Amino acid sequence: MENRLIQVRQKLKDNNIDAILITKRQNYMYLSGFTGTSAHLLISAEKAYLITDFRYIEQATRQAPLFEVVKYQGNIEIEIKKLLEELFVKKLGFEADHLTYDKYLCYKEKFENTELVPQKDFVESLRIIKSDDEIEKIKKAVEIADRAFEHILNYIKPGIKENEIAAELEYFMKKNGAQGPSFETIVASGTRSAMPHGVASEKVIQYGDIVTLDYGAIYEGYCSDITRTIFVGYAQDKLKEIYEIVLNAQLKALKGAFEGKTGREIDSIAREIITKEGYGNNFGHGLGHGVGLEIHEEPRLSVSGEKVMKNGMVVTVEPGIYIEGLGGVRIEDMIVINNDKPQILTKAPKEMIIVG
Ligand SMILES: [Mn+2]
Repeated sequence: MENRLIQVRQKLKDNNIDAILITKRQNYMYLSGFTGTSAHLLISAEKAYLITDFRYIEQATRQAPLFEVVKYQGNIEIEIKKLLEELFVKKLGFEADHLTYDKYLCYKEKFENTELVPQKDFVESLRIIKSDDEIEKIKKAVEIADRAFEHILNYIKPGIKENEIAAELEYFMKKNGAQGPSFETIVASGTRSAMPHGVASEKVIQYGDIVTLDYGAIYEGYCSDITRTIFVGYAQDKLKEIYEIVLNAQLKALKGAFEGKTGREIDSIAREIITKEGYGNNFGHGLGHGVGLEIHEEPRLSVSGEKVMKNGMVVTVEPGIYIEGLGGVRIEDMIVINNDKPQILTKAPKEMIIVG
């Protein structure tokens, strides 16, 4: 945490601002350790304040020892303004992609002696490389999701609803240490699996269905993300064929994911394989994304992924093929970028599985 504050203060200098106001939850969690749902951080070269209300004073004092906890009552702007004046802040950075327009206007009016300077990716640029401690937490989140997959294989059979499968996955993960699911659980069966983000519905699993499961756990604030596609009863030939193509593309992309490559270069490994097999138009999303305190964060592995991979980045590799009226296949692992081979965090099996 101390190191993170040092980095923030360096960025204050680099960006020519006197202080930064942090309002996005994942960012104040990352910088302060405070996990509650309401806080503002005000960080200058000398001072670090965490401003919150009555409900969180005890928790904030305990979780954020590097910050002076300031309580506000009524309007938080009054408290922030007081601190800005004490610190002689002339230029205040704010998170442009988080502060609402309404709040911006309010600040502009109330902080009349301070210039508001929009900042982009101020904390996100620090979060993009994970520390060993963060990777340990992510590993736990991945492990919980892996175990949930093993568990759910015995649960899926004809007659069960997608919603029941989603509930069972989430229940299992919570019972095994997760704070909750990292996003709305996707269970897409039969022709619904052609929808890449088909969240669980009331549809009942049929004999012969293909089922895509895409879900994850949160552990100590950190997310995991896994996708597996399985078959119930038997596998249709066409779906079997696309399963093998997706798996091959995924394995090759994993091999090519290492430090120095851009997100686009890794994406193109899988995209070329899928395109060569004639399914290029059926792979309409990016290959992967960063994962951390947020389920989707930088860097992106996609046709527009300019960022260069660095050691300690955590990303997903998740090619898919979707055919309307038939079904879809996606296989997703999480990895840590290394010099050569990535460290593959997801351990759930990837060979074709037929249940029920
Ligand atoms: Mn994903």
